[in-house]
Amino acid sequence: MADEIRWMRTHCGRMDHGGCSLIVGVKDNKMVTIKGDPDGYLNKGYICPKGLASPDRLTHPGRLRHPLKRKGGRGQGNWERVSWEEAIQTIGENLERVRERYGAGGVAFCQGMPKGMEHFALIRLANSFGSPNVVAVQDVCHAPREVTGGHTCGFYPVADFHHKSRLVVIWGSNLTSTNEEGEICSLLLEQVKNGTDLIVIDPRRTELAKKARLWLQIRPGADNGLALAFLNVIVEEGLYKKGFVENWTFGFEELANQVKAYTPEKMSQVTWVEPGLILEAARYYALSDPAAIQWGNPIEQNTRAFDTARALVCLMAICGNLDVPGGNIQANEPRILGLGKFVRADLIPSKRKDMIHAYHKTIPRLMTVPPAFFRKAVLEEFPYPVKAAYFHCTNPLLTYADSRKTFEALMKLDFFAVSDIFMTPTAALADIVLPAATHFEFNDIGHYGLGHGYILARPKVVDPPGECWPDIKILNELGRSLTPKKYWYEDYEDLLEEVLEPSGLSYIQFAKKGYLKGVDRFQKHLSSGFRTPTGKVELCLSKADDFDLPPLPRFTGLPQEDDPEYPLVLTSSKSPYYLHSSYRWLEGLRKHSPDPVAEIHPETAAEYGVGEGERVIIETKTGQITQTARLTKDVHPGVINASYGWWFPEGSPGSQYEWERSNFNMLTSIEDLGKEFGTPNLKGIGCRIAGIGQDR
Ligand SMILES: Nc1nc2c(c(=O)[nH]1)N[C@H]1C(S)=C(S)[C@@H](COP(=O)(O)OP(=O)(O)OC[C@H]3O[C@@H](n4cnc5c(=O)[nH]c(N)nc54)[C@H](O)[C@@H]3O)O[C@H]1N2
Ligand SMILES: Nc1nc2c(c(=O)[nH]1)N[C@H]1C(S)=C(S)[C@@H](COP(=O)(O)OP(=O)(O)OC[C@H]3O[C@@H](n4cnc5c(=O)[nH]c(N)nc54)[C@H](O)[C@@H]3O)O[C@H]1N2
Ligand code: SF4
Ligand SMILES: [Mo]
Repeated sequence: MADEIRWMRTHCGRMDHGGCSLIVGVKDNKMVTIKGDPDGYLNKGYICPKGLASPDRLTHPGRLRHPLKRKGGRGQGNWERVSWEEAIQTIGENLERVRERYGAGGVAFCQGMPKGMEHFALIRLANSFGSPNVVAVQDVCHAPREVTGGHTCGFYPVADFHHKSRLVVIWGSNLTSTNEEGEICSLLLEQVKNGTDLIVIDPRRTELAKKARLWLQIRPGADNGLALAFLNVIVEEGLYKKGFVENWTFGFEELANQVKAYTPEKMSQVTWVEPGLILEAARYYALSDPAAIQWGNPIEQNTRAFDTARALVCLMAICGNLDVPGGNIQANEPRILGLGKFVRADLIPSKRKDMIHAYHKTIPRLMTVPPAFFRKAVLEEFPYPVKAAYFHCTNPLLTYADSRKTFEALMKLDFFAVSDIFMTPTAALADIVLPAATHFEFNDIGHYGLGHGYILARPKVVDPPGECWPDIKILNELGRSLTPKKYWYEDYEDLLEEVLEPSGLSYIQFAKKGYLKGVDRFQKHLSSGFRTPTGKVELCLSKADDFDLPPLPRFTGLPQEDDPEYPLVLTSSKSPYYLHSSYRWLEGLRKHSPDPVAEIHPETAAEYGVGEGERVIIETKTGQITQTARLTKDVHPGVINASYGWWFPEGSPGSQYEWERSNFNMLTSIEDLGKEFGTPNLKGIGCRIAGIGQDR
């Protein structure tokens, strides 16, 4: 009966980092209806297919419901059910054993894409345990943009979709599918409807490319070269904002000299974009006031991440688009507890010196261990051995570059535990598997610590099934058993109250409000300068020598030079129906996207004798996988756009669900890494079509 339905408002989390406000109908502890909230701050009524699939995600029969302990050999797929008490005790004993023998740094705490407060509670656990090693995927996700922004202009410049832009440059970002971190596409589409122009830089003709004034069909991996060519045009033609450059930048002359060499003609050869089109796009960006650059993963998913991000922040700066409404802004946080305090950074003062990547001389302020260096520590014991790990919210066998290396590292660990909501290829190799409660099943705070200037309430809507626990509760209990109890609470929800305390709100009051936002303030440099050593935007880095960084953005060649053996360029883009490697097990999503698909231009397909729907074998220097060919003129003839994150939940845990067959990261390598962030090449890799595979 309709009157039995209880209506609640919460924010979406876990399915990407969007944050749509949702209205949910609940009956008998089940979500029976879900829809976008027309008053949503970010989404204005929008909800995507993943959001709509949320109820089935919670009630799926395959969900983990009880803690499990491995029986028999690692990865054989045999488990016994254990109590929470035994699970926590087993993890505690093993981590303690490693800490005694190898030091706390011998234990790594590993996080995937941050999903909510669990990310920060995990850092707090690592800090209070004494380990400097929090491993995260940030090397290929946000850290290059964020940390480079910090060094160049003192903040992470995010596109401001809450104020009108004259132009938005969508630079390697697929917002209609990915609704990237706070940049829910509905806000952008509203602007486009009201006359905002788009320039799209993408090797594929995306939905947004179809709406764009200009589409630059770039060679994957060549963004570094294109960004420098934009700078060349704008500097040579004097199109930059002279007042801002004079008063608020450091090293303009040096930058101007540096970019002289990167002419559109020259960069056209590496980027595959016509010189005339580069000129037109660069001029249009410089002359549009204000203009935002919405930058995405391709900026940072290759070894040139630092130089690319540097060039783009310089571009925003000299065109006067930093921290202006409708440009790329420094968002102001609401009055809540700062990150450093919440994670108890004070407990581990020597972290910067001791963390694994410090020995690889990465960029200052990168605080999480790049996965490539984590595996080196496990496999080669450099700079010191890592013997145990705790993983949550991550499936590294699919998501770290070079899956074979990940497999070897997982097999070599003395002990590891995984918390997940579903059995995955990674969890199938663990010693202990913990059943996590997930979004809608506990009170959480969204967008904390992400630099977008607001936090979102995600109040609990239903009880979790079986014995599932929220990750923050698991971490609170692990903290209480492994570290001094005073750093934790009787009731894990007090962790949320601690974050909100400075706002004067309790969690319940916050949930009623829905979100908390910092006040809009722009051009803060006018009163306090930029937070850099010179107080200005550092086009040339004043501390480059101290930090062992190149002072100016450079082009040092493509991330991978052309190789006639591998004449096609491989890249990937995220599916609108899945989150990385997650949710292939949901029928409602799988029906939209049943197989891993590789997009190939019809001419290229004809050349290799590949037909629509055939299983094509894609090969790189590192490995081979099979995906289903989809012929489309939306990709460049020289490019294959393959699917990423595929495994087969319908398969068997004893073979880890065929994690090798179609997994994009079987094709990626960690031999070449960007120095600053330890980033591997995930986009722009030489490949070839090695034949047609067998039907399954
Ligand atoms: N080749 C290639 N590799 C990439 C990328 C790429 O574009 N190409 N993208 C990179 C990027 S941007 C990122 S962020 C990473 C993502 O890397 P991961 O975060 O490792 O990716 P997911 O596949 O989303 O893994 C998340 C896991 O968390 C589980 N999960 C969901 N909700 C919960 C919860 O509430 N609690 C717990 N404990 N578990 C939960 C899911 O079931 C899933 O198994 O991958 C990176 N890797
Ligand atoms: N549905 C869904 N949404 C997600 C996620 C998901 O897995 N699924 N993941 C979330 C996460 S953790 C992140 S970090 C964001 C990432 O969101 P995005 O940054 O949008 O990530 P991608 O889809 O990897 O890449 C964006 C676009 O770059 C294009 N591209 C590929 N190679 C290149 C290149 O070399 N240069 C340029 N300029 N373009 C290139 C692709 O064709 C694609 O259209 O999305 C978040 N949202
Ligand atoms: S776009 Fe993201 S936040 Fe919005 S409903 Fe979809 S998954 Fe949830
Ligand atoms: Mo990401």
